[in-house]
Amino acid sequence: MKTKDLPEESGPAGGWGSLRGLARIYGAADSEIAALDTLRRQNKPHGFMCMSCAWPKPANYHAFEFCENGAKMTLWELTTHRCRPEFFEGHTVEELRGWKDHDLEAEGRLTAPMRYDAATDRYVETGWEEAFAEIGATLRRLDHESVVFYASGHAGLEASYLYALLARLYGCNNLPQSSNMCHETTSVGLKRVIGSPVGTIVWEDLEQTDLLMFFGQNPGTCSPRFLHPMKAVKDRGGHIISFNPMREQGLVSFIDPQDMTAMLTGKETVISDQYHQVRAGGDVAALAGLCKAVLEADDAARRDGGARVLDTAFIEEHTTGFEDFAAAMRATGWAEIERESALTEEALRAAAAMYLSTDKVIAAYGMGLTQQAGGWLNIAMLTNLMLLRGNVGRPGAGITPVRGHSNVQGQRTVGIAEKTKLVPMDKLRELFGFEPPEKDGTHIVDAVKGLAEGSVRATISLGGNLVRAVPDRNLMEACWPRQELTVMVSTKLNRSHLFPGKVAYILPCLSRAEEDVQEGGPQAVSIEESFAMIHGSTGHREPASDRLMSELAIVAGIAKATLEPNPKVKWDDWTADYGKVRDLIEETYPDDFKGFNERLFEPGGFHRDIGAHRREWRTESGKAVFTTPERLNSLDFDDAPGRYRLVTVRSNDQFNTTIYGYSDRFRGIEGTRDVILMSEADIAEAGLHRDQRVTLVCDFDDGEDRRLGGLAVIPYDLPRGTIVSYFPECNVLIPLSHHDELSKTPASKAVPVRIEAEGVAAREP
Ligand SMILES: Nc1nc2c(c(=O)[nH]1)N[C@H]1C(S)=C(S)[C@@H](COP(=O)(O)OP(=O)(O)OC[C@H]3O[C@@H](n4cnc5c(=O)[nH]c(N)nc54)[C@H](O)[C@@H]3O)O[C@H]1N2
Ligand SMILES: Nc1nc2c(c(=O)[nH]1)N[C@H]1C(S)=C(S)[C@@H](COP(=O)(O)OP(=O)(O)OC[C@H]3O[C@@H](n4cnc5c(=O)[nH]c(N)nc54)[C@H](O)[C@@H]3O)O[C@H]1N2
Ligand SMILES: [Mo]
Repeated sequence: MKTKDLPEESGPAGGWGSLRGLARIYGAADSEIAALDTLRRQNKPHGFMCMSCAWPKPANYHAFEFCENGAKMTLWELTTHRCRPEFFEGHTVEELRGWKDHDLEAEGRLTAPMRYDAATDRYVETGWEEAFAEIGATLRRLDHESVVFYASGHAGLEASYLYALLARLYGCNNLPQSSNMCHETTSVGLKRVIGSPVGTIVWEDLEQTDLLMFFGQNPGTCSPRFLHPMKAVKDRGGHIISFNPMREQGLVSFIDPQDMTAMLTGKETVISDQYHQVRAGGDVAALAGLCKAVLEADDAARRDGGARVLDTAFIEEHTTGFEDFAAAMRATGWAEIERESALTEEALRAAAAMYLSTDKVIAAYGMGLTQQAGGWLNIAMLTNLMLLRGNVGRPGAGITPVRGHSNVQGQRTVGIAEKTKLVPMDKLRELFGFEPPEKDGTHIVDAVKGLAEGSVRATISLGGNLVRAVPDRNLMEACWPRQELTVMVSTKLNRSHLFPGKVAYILPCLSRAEEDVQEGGPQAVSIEESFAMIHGSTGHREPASDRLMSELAIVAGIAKATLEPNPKVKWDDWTADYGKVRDLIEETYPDDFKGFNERLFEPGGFHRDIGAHRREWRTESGKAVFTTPERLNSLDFDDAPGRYRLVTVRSNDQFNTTIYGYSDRFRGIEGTRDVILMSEADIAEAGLHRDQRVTLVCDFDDGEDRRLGGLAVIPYDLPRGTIVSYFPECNVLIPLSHHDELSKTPASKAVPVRIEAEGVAAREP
């Protein structure tokens, strides 16, 4: 498949570039004209909820409540291309392993269940009942602790609830999820300090806030609908401050593509009032600088008899650990802060001054904070800053982790969790009359270790592309096929399918935009977004093939073929009517899902019970916790000559391992992903030059040789020592053991690497 090229340009986020980006995908995927009608229904009550990111869906929606990237995802899924059984007849799996990620998915939607045939090294069409029967028989003979039930954050609450139930009825809690590679740091870190594993704000807070602070999140690409409320903050005189090693266009300026005047006049909104290019891994120090400046301002106020700067009443009533923390910050020197953050005292004082001049502050963060070896400390430090002035749990203020997959947060809410303490096992026991497994299950990092050691013998994947998404890809590719069974529930062909286990199935499912008709009639599903609001979602499109099944029906099919009959477990009834599953969810989680079916289509969704939103701290002490840092960075290695901190990021033309194309227009990179971005000064010091080919070599001292070659050097505005390249290509460089200390989230930002020149200069692109 060829991509129809349209001219691209870098420029403000949004604007004509975003429309061009859409037109390109529309052409490339040959989406049907009717797909445009589907876009109109995106993210609106009784429409369907975007399959891309988890950014909240407002009650007062726009005429087009979708963004460039949400629309890309819809168009990409609603392609007219089909990856039919005949396609597999023409290609061996070995041959397909030589294809690029983009080309695999561009074959289009999978249409029939496929079974791997080792003799011909091809996937061959099979029937659903045969597939379920063999999967069930294989699962029954395996040790139940040796099976992993992975979920990527796509599937709705109903299918996810049943998937978790399937694993537990089967006999394990091996339910790792994509958030293990993503916001697990939030689930663990935020829970530890404010007692809530998710963000604390809702739309109304965003509408009232005076200051938005961004740490390591890229709204222009990863949550573009955020640009609208960001612009609104600016329009009403509020401010935005960004901390990010890269100057990301969405944090610099924006033209609303839905605002005709702005589009025609090119009038941009300047987004960030201050932009601080902290070095990778330097946020602990930057935040220490901010906190120190705030404390100094308070000390000065006390000395001079002025109004207090700290929210002392809040600190007194709601927090613990303040005195130790304040003492540590006072004792930390500016020289050390400047060195670790690569920001000046002056710049940090300017940011602190803006923080102090505003009453209501919201802190937003993403992978720049979570995917670090000390990711939990990043989050604890950000919380410290917010606690100093009571900026949590009051109107217009709070902390908002910007989540990834559309229902990644919701899947955790309804039981996809490897830790038993996160699941109401008593309820499950009572509802389904069985003894839930007591042992904690595997996290994704442990699952990969288990694969390497041979203790993991089978993996079921509800969505996702695990082989491509995890660190240490060479290890993963070597051990994944040794499994007895691999089952992938997917919409598109991806690299994980190309490493089949001894028994291997690809089970094609409906996409959320498609009509899901079961015995009880057309069904709706539901999702939870970043503000913990629950929304119903109804697909209207005709399915890509009449042989697709819904994710829920596939889960039920596997379950029925695997488990002993249990009169309380009614897979057929639940498949016929998803409303019955919502009733079960409500019975299991009554505080969160009261009146679930009645409230399914409430405009703007209904809110789950988040304690920290109203200053109820579900921590051990019952208070919000000030954390005293023991170090000023979030690294697990020291600087050394020739060692760089590699940040792996997403382009504007991808959704995780789904590569729509080769245009990262905000960063001005076109036609390739094989690049490393580096500051001019670093390029000169390393004796390199623009477009030179280099190899990145992991510089983590564990005896393994990890390298990625053929990358062209591109000069870019970055702090010294921080270099950038793309995920998932770089996963081959990341050691599995390089992860957050508490949550084990792989540290995909700040990977220690060396650069080896390949000598031969590349051609001009
Ligand atoms: N278009 C698109 N949208 C997506 C996705 C996608 O792939 N494509 N993925 C979805 C998913 S699953 C997720 S989790 C989210 C991810 O959304 P984001 O959290 O925005 O993820 P990234 O783009 O990986 O990285 C975010 C930013 O962190 C910065 N950064 C790197 N290191 C540091 C650091 O040490 N400190 C600071 N302060 N910043 C740093 C990078 O420069 C980058 O701008 O997006 C979701 N939405
Ligand atoms: N180096 C590095 N590694 C990273 C990251 C990074 O920033 N740097 N980010 C990490 C993060 S934040 C995440 S979330 C993970 C992502 O890891 P995953 O969630 O495992 O990967 P995705 O690329 O989102 O999965 C894409 C596949 O999902 C399937 N799919 C799409 N829609 C549906 C659907 O509706 N239902 C079903 N059943 N399947 C569907 C398609 O077949 C598609 O090929 O990667 C992580 N890995
Ligand atoms: Mo993610």
